[in-house]
Amino acid sequence: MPYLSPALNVMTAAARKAGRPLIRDFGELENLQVSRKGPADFVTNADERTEKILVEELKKARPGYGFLAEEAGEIEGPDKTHRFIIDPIDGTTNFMHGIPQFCISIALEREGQVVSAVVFNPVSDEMFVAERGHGAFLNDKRLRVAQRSNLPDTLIASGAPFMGRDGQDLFLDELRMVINSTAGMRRLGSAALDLAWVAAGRFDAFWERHLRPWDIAAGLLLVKEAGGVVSDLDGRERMLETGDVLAANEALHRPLMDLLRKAKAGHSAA
Ligand code: 2AM
Ligand code: CA
Repeated sequence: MPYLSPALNVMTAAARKAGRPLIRDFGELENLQVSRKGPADFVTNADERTEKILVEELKKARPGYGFLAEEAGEIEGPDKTHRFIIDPIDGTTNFMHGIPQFCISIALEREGQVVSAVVFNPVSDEMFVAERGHGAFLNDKRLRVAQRSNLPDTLIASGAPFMGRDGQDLFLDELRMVINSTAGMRRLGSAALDLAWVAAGRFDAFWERHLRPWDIAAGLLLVKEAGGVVSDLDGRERMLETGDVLAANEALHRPLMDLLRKAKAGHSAA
């Protein structure tokens, strides 16, 4: 059984409560796909409502804590040592297209360090949890990162810089390098779930640049507690500041970082 600290209990309960209406919305989206207006407003409403439920539930249980949430931004609380970091729907584009690869992500930070993490996919009913020092779990199952160490056998996940963002050429150079050195890559569209899937050993590794703290705060702890290694792309641990992430098992982390560096060096030289 997972180790559920009191805080983690509160976080999973909030995620389940906010997840129920989200499942109903997801069902409705099938009809909206074919309407002329499209689902954009509907998705915005679902996003805002989900965040509101999460903040309400977490506030009820931990009135003093602060928040950093995707929609509301920074909400200060009297307790300066605790902060919830929330993404109400990570994988919004998937949600909008009726693809069941999205999640609610909640991390709890204590004195600047993430200590509890929840990543919940309400459609598949997969609840990923981790508590610092107590391991990572998927529902009732203890998680371990994959143990593959031979790069050509590995399946690697990433995210592409979307429209209007810098870095697309660099990403394509990195991608070329990775697909020529591994068994394949996937781009599933939710960074929080990508990290949870690394923790679960489904992906051998994940890298992406320019993410926001709420995309990755919970997922990074999941990977660490499943025995994986996380860093930014310079090998430092400033992921929440830089938004750059590389997550893998211990054997693969270094070779993958070298590979991505090689792509970047080639890119800069070009
Ligand atoms: P989101 O679904 O909460 O927006 C995928 O590469 C990651 O980038 C996701 O975690 C996604 O989070 C984030 N992202 C932020 N803005 C995006 C956008 N306009 N298009 C696609 N992904 C976006
Ligand atoms: Ca997100």
